[in-house]
Amino acid sequence: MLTLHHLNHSRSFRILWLLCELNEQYGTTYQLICHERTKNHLAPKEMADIHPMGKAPILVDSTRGQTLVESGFIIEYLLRYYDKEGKLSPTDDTWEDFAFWLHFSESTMMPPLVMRLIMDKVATKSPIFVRPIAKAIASKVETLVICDTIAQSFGLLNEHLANRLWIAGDFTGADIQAYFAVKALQSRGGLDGWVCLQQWLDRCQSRQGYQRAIEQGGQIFV
Ligand SMILES: N[C@@H](CCC(=O)N[C@@H](CS)C(=O)NCC(=O)O)C(=O)O
Repeated sequence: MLTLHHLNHSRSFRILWLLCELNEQYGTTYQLICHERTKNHLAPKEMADIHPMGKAPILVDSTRGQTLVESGFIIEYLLRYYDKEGKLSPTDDTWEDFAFWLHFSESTMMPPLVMRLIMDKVATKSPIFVRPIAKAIASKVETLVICDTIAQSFGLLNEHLANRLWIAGDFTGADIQAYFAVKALQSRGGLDGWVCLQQWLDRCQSRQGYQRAIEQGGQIFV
């Protein structure tokens, strides 16, 4: 039995989407437990009772006695043990693209987005008498670090998708992993000029598995 602990507006959408795709392909069943973010936008304490990291996603596989965290790892795990006919997995020829984008999405594309979120919070929520200084620091970090990293990394994926429909051959878990980062940037109005990314997002969103994941887990970003 697979149980996904899902947190609203979070990376656990990736795993829900993959479970929906596996369900379509093989009838794989799963239980979905939805947790709500606290008023500080954090995961609720009960998630730390399931895994010490206390963050989403958490997948419990009771058949294999595993409690898993880290979305890229969970995607690889589900493909290895549950994608029996390799319908959502890379082939030997596309494995490099698959592995590269699976890792790159979380280790290079996500960090500047998270940093931007934190800097925005620092600038708007710091005590009023230091707020102008906080805003100036946030703006410096934005121009010195965040903007360039976003332009380089998302630009690279845009270029990669210029002559392909999906990231690694046919649709795979790498598309699911990267989708979250690209959607996060788009939800803040940042995809201007990246036509291939926009078209790929549309292709992802037209999949039935994606639509069922949205029905079950709610919109990814508000
Ligand atoms: N690299 C981890 C990141 C896990 C993570 O930070 N999850 C966020 C959701 S997007 C979370 O649970 N945040 C709530 C918190 O930190 O309390 C992954 O890809 O699974």
